[in-house]
Amino acid sequence: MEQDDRKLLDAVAAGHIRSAARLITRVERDDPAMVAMLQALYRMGGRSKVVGVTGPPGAGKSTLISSLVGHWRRHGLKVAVLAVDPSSPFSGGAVLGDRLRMMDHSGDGGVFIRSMASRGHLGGLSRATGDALTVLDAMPWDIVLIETVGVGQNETDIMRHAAVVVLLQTPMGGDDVQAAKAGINEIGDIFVVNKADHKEADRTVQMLAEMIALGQRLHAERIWKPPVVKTQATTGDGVADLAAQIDRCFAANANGMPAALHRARTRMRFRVGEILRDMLDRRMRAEDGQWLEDLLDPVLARESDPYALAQRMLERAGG
Ligand SMILES: Nc1nc2c(ncn2[C@@H]2O[C@H](COP(=O)(O)OP(=O)(O)O)[C@@H](O)[C@H]2O)c(=O)[nH]1
Ligand SMILES: [Mg+2]
Repeated sequence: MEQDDRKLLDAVAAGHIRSAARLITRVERDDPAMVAMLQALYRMGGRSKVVGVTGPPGAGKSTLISSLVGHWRRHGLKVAVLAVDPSSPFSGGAVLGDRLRMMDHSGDGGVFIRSMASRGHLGGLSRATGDALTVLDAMPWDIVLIETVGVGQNETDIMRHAAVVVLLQTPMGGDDVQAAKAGINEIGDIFVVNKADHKEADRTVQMLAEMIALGQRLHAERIWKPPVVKTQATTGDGVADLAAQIDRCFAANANGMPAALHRARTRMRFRVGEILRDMLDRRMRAEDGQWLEDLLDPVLARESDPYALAQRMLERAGG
């Protein structure tokens, strides 16, 4: 590791925001020298509470996050926010940044906000998000929030980096709730019905609660029962309640529940897989690129096959 990089690590550990921003930019650029840095950063980290906030576009995630940040700042906590919006590479974070500036949190050094851009390769976005979290987690943040749009596999992958996942819904009619039921119980630790000022809000809360109760009956092994919180992000109503539920969820995890350890192991297994796929991908693009090129024609001529080639590639990577 270069001397300058060592200095950067020390600065990040001390909470220097601009150094962290520089490292995250290098993560986004796929700088190979970051691997050694990330190894050191990972070993330094582990104190921040990582909270994921997900939900459909327009549900109010950015508004709610800025309200939550305000709540935590008033309690003296330091908060970092990572906005990951593959659908609009820069706007998600920009909107959030504007909101926070409006609320006057951005100047106080206790808040850091950063948007992650996909730069075209969606597969790597979750890995890059994990790396950015590794940087932030090595700093003295009490809470690190990730905002991402909750549609599609890639976004679900991003939520796997969070220890506690908040799933945002907006008030909806009966049919929409039926449609939303499929699958969402798997990723939410806390359900939020935002835009409580809309008329269907109570009905939506009720239906989500029923859906969760059903899920609990079907899965007796689940100890944590996801609460449903009603918020109005624009006014801050319900935000203190949401913050309390987030605390409760971390406290439950910290009590050494086997389920929490199981989830931490699942997250780490996923992370290792993500890094491994990325390493192989890089090799294919870089040092093994020409080697692979030369072996494609025999496969096309059916003298070999893609499985044999993949196997050889794996053996080569191992050597
Ligand atoms: N009426 C109402 N509007 C809200 C509420 N929360 C957010 N909004 C509005 O919903 C729109 C989308 O909010 P935004 O936070 O950008 O959503 P995101 O795409 O999920 O991040 C904005 O115009 C917000 O002002 C709420 O509680 N009530
Ligand atoms: Mg947003």
